[in-house]
Amino acid sequence: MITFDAAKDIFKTPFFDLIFRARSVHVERNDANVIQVSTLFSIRTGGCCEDCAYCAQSIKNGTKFPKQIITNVDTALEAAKQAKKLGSSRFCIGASGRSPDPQVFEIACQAVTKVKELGLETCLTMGALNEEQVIELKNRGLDYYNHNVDTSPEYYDKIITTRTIEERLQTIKLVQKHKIKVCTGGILGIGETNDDRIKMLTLLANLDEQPSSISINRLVKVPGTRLKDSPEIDPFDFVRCVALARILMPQSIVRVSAGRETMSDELQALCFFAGASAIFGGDKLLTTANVDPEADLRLMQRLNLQLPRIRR
Ligand code: SAM
Ligand code: DTB
Ligand code: SF4
Repeated sequence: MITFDAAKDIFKTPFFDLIFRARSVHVERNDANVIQVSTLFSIRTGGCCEDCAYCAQSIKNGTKFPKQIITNVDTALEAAKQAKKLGSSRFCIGASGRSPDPQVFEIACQAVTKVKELGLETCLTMGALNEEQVIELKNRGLDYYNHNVDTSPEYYDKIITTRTIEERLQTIKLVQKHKIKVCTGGILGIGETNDDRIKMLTLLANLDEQPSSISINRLVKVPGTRLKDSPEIDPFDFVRCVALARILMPQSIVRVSAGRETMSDELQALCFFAGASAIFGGDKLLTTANVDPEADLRLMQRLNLQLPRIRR
């Protein structure tokens, strides 16, 4: 159990000492020059009744993103084949909404079966699940479920009022109970303080079982949302969060998720040095643009970083 004070002491150490410590943990525990790539694909986009202040897909934000459902599972399969060609080893299917309705749940289940046949790992992110749904996904062979806590418990209701962080933790615990790997994390740059960031990472590190995968998003400022003019997070504080995640959760995958499109190569390189071990590839996230895959490839080459071996 790590206390907030102990985590804050780590966070506050001089920057170079902090990233050196994180690097040492990373080199000792992981293959530190390997970057895993996942690709996102949205099967239900927009039309969400939750009020997450950052999100392009909420009907409560001024984004007017039309609701769209992909009903043909082969569309997802084609995207997964393309993702594999570009070096992704995991395909992550997202659905907007508080929780999946039966139609979306069925499409997601079919997609998991087909994508696994390509030899890719599978991940789903579609909001809160009940135990029956978790058991069904386990039976389908789902590898990961992504469900973010997004920020600290103290700051949560400044960002989302239609659900609580406790409900999010319940789904995470259900997923872990049935031995599906958890991917969880949050967003930085939504007006939270460094203390909130440290609290969020401490909460994740103190879960009964540490998450297999940590997702660190930098806010993508979506026009129309209340957070569209949020001040940028200090890039060094972003790196500090990556380093703290690596130190507190030595063996978890730490992904620099949304927000890379507006990061310099140098900032991304610092994140990789400080223990980030994964990114999202492909030119699109869920609704917003991602980095050009060719630019990612070039950066990986310039830094001599490698992709993990894909299971065939
Ligand atoms: N509807 C499901 C849910 O809320 O869990 C799954 C999809 S939701 C888009 C997944 C996560 O993406 C959110 O929890 C949030 O952390 C991240 N996200 C959404 N919009 C973002 C944005 N504009 N910038 C950065 N991250 C964002
Ligand atoms: C996560 O933590 N980040 C991804 C994934 N999990 C689902 C989503 C990022 C979304 C970025 C905004 C958009 O494209 O709408
Ligand atoms: Fe809906 Fe998920 Fe976006 Fe929140 S983050 S508005 S639940 S799609």
